[in-house]
Amino acid sequence: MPLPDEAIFPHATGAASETVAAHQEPQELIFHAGWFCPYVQRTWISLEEKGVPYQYKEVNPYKKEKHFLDINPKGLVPAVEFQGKALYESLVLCEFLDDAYPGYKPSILPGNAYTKAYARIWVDYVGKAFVPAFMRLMQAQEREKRDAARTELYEALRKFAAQVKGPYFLGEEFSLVDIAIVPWITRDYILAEHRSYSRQDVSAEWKRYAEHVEQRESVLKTKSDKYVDIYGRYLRDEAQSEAAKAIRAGRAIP
Ligand SMILES: N[C@@H](CCC(=O)N[C@@H](CS)C(=O)NCC(=O)O)C(=O)O
Repeated sequence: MPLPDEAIFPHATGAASETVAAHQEPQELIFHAGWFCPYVQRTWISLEEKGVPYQYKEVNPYKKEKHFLDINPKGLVPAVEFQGKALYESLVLCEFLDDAYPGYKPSILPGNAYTKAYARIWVDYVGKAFVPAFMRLMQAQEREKRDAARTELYEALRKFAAQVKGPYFLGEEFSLVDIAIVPWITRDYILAEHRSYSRQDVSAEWKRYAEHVEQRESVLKTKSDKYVDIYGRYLRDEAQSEAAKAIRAGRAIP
């Protein structure tokens, strides 16, 4: 029986739909994407930042079609085919774009070895501390669980915000740290509407950072306006995605 998650709205809307339309021509890099996915948006932002030529292909990752499983055996978007070979994992793909297209600027990681390693520490933090806390709050059903998840999320964000040099995480340059976190900033209105989350309640630094980074052109160009339809299943804790199941079971997100 098909999973109910399969019944997602089939394509990007808003500014993102124009970006999709502008990237239909065949290219050596094929971007297998789901318009709704925050991990996809990380890689998409990196493609747009660098101006790398790519062909956008919409995939419904919940259908687990053979062609897509051959590209990513994990069955998750994003994935790319580059010169006929496959790669996946959003952050790996972002770094790959820097390595494979060194002539396309800006680089999304700093050139200085120390700053690059420092950036990777905070990218790792986003994946391990922030994203799971965001999802736990989204999926929490009982009041005590929501309160605990909100506290956990606020603490994770305060720690991050305290390190923001401004206006971006590392200072003047937009980087992979901003790319790693911003897709969830563009979706945090869902938590504001349904889980009593408020940027201001996290901290003034967090609010300032979030309001700045969400206005970056590459972020706006990859943003759809229908996310809330997707997240209904998460808010009711009915979603059967690998990430939703992992959060429910207390496991790390794949
Ligand atoms: N760690 C992966 C996570 C990707 C991921 O979870 N993508 C979701 C969509 S947002 C997906 O493809 N889900 C399909 C499923 O869970 O079956 C990455 O960073 O690329």
